[in-house]
Amino acid sequence: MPQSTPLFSAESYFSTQLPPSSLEHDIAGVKEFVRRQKEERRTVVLVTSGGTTVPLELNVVRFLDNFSAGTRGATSAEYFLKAGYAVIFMHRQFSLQPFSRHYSHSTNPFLDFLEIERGTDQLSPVASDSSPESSQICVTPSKRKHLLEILTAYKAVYAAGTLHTLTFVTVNDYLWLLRAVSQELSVLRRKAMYYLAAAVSDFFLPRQKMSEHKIQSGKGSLHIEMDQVPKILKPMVDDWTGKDGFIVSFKLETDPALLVPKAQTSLQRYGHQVVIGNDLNRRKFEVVFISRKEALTSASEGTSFESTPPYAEFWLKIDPHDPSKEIEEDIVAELVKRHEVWIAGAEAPIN
Ligand code: PAZ
Repeated sequence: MPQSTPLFSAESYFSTQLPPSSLEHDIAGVKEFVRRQKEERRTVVLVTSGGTTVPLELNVVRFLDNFSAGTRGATSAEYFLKAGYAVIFMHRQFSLQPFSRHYSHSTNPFLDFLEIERGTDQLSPVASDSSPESSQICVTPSKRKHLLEILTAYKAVYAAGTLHTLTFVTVNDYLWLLRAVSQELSVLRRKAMYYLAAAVSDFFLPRQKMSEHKIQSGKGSLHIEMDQVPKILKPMVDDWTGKDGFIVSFKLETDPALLVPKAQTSLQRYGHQVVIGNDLNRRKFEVVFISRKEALTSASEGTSFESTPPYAEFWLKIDPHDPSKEIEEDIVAELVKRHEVWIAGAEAPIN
């Protein structure tokens, strides 16, 4: 009979898988950032963004990847900043980032909207002088207004010091970072929001089962048995954030019929605040918020957790043909309102 591998709990995962080498350094930066935001009495949101990889070898040549460009996370981070939040932006290395996302190399390469103005050669006034000293680089006039808006917002955020960026690549990096950042952020109690938009692998290969070197071909097909990534939302709600954090998870499905039931199950199982469901092909113009009904009225009212609580289903839709509108603007506005209710419901005042 084939032996079934025991499931990893969060605890057994962290006691058997190694932390990334940069973890201590990264967390020192987060600690300082959170200390400053607390001093300045800001609300802080952790935004996770982009897909995680699952390496197949210790000296990694091949890996599985999760779908996500990082658009949802990077765009939402900008709207949270605009709403006055400080943002810890934890993203997959090289995925989209707030502000620079507008000039992604594939959709809007920045070289395409720069122009060169050449000076005239003093000795031969008809020939243009191509030396760097007499050339100027300028922005194509039609692109100036938009660039000026983005640049102004970007510079203001950096001057205020309200954006802190962290990167992950593998699902292991992600899990270690998520736990450590959540624990640091928990000092803000209800003033911390956790917005988990990253696309995280459900399966992984524990390092104890990985081949050290590149897997060799020549033996026919490849069979790999992967373990399930531990479900971390429960320890995140109960332990890492001390039940105080406002936690929003995302659920991506490709079968629209599964979206609402799966989001409800997730909420019931982990007891956090909101699950945002999105269908792969409609995610840019339609999402559904699933939350417990009583949480919507006032967080201070009795919120006893029933085994089958009634769920509120709230759809956000935008016109798919309006390129000037981003659904993240509405998602963030709705969450900011709900977070205010959550903060107001704290038993003791929060600084
Ligand atoms: O990054 P992106 O804009 O291309 O996609 C966003 C998303 C679909 C990955 C995100 O909205 C999401 O659903 N994240 C959670 C995925 C999951 O169920 O693991």
